[in-house]
Amino acid sequence: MTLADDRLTPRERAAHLHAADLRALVGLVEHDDCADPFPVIGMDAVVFVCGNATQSAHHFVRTWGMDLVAYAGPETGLRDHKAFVLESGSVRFVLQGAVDPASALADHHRRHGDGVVDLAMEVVDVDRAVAHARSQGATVLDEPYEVTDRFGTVRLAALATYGDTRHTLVDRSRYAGPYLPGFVPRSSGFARPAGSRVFQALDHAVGNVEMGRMDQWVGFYQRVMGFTNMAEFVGDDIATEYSALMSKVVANGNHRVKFPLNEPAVGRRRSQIDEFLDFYGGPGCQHLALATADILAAVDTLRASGVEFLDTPDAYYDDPELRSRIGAVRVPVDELKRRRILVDRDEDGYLLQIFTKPLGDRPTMFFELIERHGSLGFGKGNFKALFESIERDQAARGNL
Ligand code: TYF
Ligand code: FE
Repeated sequence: MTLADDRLTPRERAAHLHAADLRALVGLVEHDDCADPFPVIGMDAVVFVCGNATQSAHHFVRTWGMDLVAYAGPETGLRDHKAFVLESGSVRFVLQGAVDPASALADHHRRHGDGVVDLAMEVVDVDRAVAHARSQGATVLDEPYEVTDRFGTVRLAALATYGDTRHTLVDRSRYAGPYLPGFVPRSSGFARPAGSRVFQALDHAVGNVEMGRMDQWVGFYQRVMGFTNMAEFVGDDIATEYSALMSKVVANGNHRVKFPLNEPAVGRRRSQIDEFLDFYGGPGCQHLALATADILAAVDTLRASGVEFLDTPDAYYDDPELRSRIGAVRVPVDELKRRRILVDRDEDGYLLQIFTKPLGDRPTMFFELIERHGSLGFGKGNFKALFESIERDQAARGNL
């Protein structure tokens, strides 16, 4: 099966991504929208609430190689908060920060700290999606509405998901502006050096939910959005042995949108998911996996500007079982070892991945970098090493 170039989304074309690259980057599959009750084009934006969006925008531009493309705030008529729109490949981040201390946004930040408030999706038909969602019991936070400016019209609605997280649904087929009506084009004035792009696409966005709720949320995405389960999961067996969490993955038809869902499990020690729930103040987005075409260069660039990654013991790389299981990858294993990059192989191919430490002050959200070579998995073979590494970090914070 091939994914023809004409099946790329406008955003992917604008980012000069090719179908073959994207297939490899995020593991896209061919999918016929016709029978889909809730056709999703792809992710529209990941919206963050930040304690200081002005400075976070600098960080994402200077460190994560993103481009500032649009802005809204007091200078453009938005009274209570600022919003910076950043792009990297087909990924769009929107950073919101409260200006008005009495705003809902300031409250949200007081409760949750920095984090993801909205996993917005681009859909073919907002009204049909909302009608289907409602018929399946979803909470509609915003009924379909339209906003217009000189660039055209966007139709929007919003559904509730876990915790205070939402899914805005966006139809931007009649819009040519940089983001949404009300935003003005803006660039950072920072000349990003050629070749300094760190990531090209969003691979998956993970949600942490309360103990015993994972299957309910899996059911939510199946019923409301027509998502299906992907094979990879962490069940009871692994949970009690070392992970202290259970996990299942749902995806939309073409696999552009993949949402793993974790819940804490009773283990020997306090689950990393409990630590997240306590410090975030409830369920929320735990990590974003950013797809990169060159994880070695990305890690070198990020480390050079101070991003901290989870450590992996030498024993991981020196294990003869790992060496024989992964076979030949595109670089010598010592190159991975030097950078603490993890590697996993399954029947479809292999993947390289690495995890940052929590990005903000609270031990909540972090990023993963992932470079896929055929594997459609999530690094199951790394779960033991990864969870032990997360637990070492958790212990250093006094939260184990
Ligand atoms: O998204 C995943 O499934 C992998 C593994 O707390 C993972 O990145 C799962 C749970 C977790 C950290 C990483
Ligand atoms: Fe992940």
